[in-house]
Amino acid sequence: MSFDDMDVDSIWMDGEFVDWDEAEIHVLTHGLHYGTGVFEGVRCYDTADGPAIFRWEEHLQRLYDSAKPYDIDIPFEPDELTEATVELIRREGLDSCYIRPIVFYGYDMLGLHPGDCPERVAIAAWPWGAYLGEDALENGIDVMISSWRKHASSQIPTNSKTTGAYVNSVLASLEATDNDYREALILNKEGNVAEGPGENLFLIRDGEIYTTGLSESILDGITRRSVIEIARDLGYTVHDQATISRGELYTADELFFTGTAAEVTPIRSVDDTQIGAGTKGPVTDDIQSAFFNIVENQPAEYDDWFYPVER
Ligand code: PPE
Repeated sequence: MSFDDMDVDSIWMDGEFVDWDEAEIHVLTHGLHYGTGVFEGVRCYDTADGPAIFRWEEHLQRLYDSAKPYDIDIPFEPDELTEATVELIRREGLDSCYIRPIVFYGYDMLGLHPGDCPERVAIAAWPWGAYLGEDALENGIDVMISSWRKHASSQIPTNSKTTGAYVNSVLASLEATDNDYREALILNKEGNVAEGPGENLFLIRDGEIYTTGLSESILDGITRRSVIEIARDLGYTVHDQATISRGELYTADELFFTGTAAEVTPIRSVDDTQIGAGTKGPVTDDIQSAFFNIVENQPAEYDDWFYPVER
């Protein structure tokens, strides 16, 4: 996906809409040098009831929470960011799209303490299809265990979606791609499963579902939370604070990734070891179908997961 062939004209920046090409910052921006920023990734779906943002309140809450450890004081109220986002989607005529809010320390001085650097805020939106490809959603992906370990929350808070922290994900991604795998899976400092570079992990064994707990150095994924709820609604037993050892991966019946971008993506092999039948498993299929049914149809039971974008 390149921005080159994208038909979106504006970005909301610090309180106003600016031309896409003019949404620029100074090279001495604090956030650029030290990664002192926080961001979100959100999807707006073209549901049967019109465009609606999936779990907007939760994403917004996580943005404000992410900012806390860095003393980033977001200079807009949640309502203002909501209004800006809805207006952006409307004025660009988008129906389904990916939304990227970001807040970072801007330009004033360098030096690690952010001092008087102003908090800058931007929200962009653009069409973004299947993150790992349509084929990935149907047939699953091949992943490798990264040789890079996930930082512990005592090093960089992993429940904060911090821009700088993503170098860990970038390293793992580069390594996986260089070795011809579609995606990486990253272990935590203890050597147990943490998560993918941009996804949470779910494991299925004997009909029950396991996902790594919040103290395993993961992002508290909103798709993860949604899938836990969907699975329970479907009648599955879900262990949502699991510790998953590396060894358990290879003998799992099924594995899948969740994420805003990745949605529900089956994993068909780990380190060239086939998982289950080497394709999308039945439990994964059940949950994936329920997930897509919800985001496509916005059924009444899940109505409060959507923020409507009135035309
Ligand atoms: N872990 C990490 C490290 C992560 O970045 C994401 C989202 C998740 C788990 C899943 O969280 P959630 O989206 O709330 O279910 N990754 C975002 C960034 C992807 C990117 O390439 O950029 C996303 O999916 O939007």
